[in-house]
Amino acid sequence: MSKVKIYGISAPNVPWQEKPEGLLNAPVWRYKENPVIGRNPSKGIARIFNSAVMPYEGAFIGVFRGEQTNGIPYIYLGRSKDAIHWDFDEEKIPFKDEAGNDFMPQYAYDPRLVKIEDTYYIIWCQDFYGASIGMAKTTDFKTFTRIENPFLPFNRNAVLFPRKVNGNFLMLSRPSDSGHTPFGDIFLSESPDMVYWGKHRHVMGKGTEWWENVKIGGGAAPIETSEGWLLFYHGVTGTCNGYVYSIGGAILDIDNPSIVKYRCETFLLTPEEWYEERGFVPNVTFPCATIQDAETGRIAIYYGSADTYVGLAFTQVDEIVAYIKEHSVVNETDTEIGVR
Ligand code: BMA
Repeated sequence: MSKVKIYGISAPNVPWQEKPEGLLNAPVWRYKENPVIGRNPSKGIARIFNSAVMPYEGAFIGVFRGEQTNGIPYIYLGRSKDAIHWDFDEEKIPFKDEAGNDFMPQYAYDPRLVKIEDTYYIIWCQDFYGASIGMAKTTDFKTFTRIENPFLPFNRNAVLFPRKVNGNFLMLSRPSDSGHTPFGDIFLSESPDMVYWGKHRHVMGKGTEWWENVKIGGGAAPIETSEGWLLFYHGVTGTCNGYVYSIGGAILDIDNPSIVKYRCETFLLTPEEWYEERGFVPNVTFPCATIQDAETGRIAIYYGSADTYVGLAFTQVDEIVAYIKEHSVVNETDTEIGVR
C-alpha cells in the first residue's frame, strides 16, 4: 500500500515494469519495449502521438491524435486489453451537435480524456478562427456531443480536473498565439456548467530553470492524492536547433489548485531515446495521460514522442511525490492565488 493515497479511478491492471537498477536522476523510467505505437499504425494514418487513454470496462480506451496521410490531425478512438497493444477505429470520432447533426472540427489535435461523474469528456485543440480548445462528451463512446468552445482563441493544452472542486468544474489551459507560441503559462478556469468559464487564475509560469524557460503547458489530467493534485506537464526550452519538450512535475493545492505547493526544478523525463529524438518533430516528450493504481501507487505515463510515436513511462506515487518535494522550488507567482 502506498503511503501517499491516490483517489479517483484506479486500475489494478495498469501496465507496469519494475524500476531498473542504477536509474539516475528522477524516478521515472521508460517501458523497455517503447514506443507502444509505431509509425503507420492504421489505414490512412501516418503517425499517432500526443494521445490520452484511460481504464474502461475492465480494459482500456483512448482518444488518439492521428496524423492522416494528408498531414491533417484528427481524433480517433482506440481500445486495448492491456493499455499497450491498441486497435484503432478507421473512422474519425463522429462528433455531433446537440441536435444530433454532424459537427466535425476542421482539424483536432492533442486530445485529453477525463471522466467526471458519469460522463467522459474529450478536450482537444482545434480551429475556432485560430487555435482554440474544443470539447465533447460521451457516456458510451458511441455518441459524442460537442460542447461550446470554452475559450476565445488562441489557447491550447486544456486539461480538465477529474472532479468538481468547490462545486465547479476546473480546467487548466495555456493561452497562446496563432503560431508556434514562444511564451506560455498555465492558467486555471472554473465553470458551474461546462459552458460558462470564468474566475480565471494564474497557476504557474515558465520556469527559471533552463529546461522550461520558454513555455509550459498542462499535460495529463491531474491525479488527486493526499498531498495535492499531482500534475505532469510539459516544459519547453529553445535551442539553436528548435524547441525541446520535457516532462515536469508539480503538486497543486487540493482545494485551490491555482496555488502550487511543490514544483520540481529538474525535468522528470527529457528526450533521450531514438523515438524521442528522431521523428517528425525531434526532441519532444509530451505527456497527455496517466493510468494509476491506488493500491500499489503505480502510475503509467503516456506521452507523445517526437510528434511521431506514443511512449510509456512508469513511476510510483510515493517516490515521485518525494522527489518533487525534495527538488521543489516555488516562487511567489507559483504560490499566490493567481489573481491580479
Ligand atoms: C506544440 C503542439 C504539440 C506538439 C509540439 C511539438 O505546439 O502542437 O502538438 O507536440 O508543439 O511539435
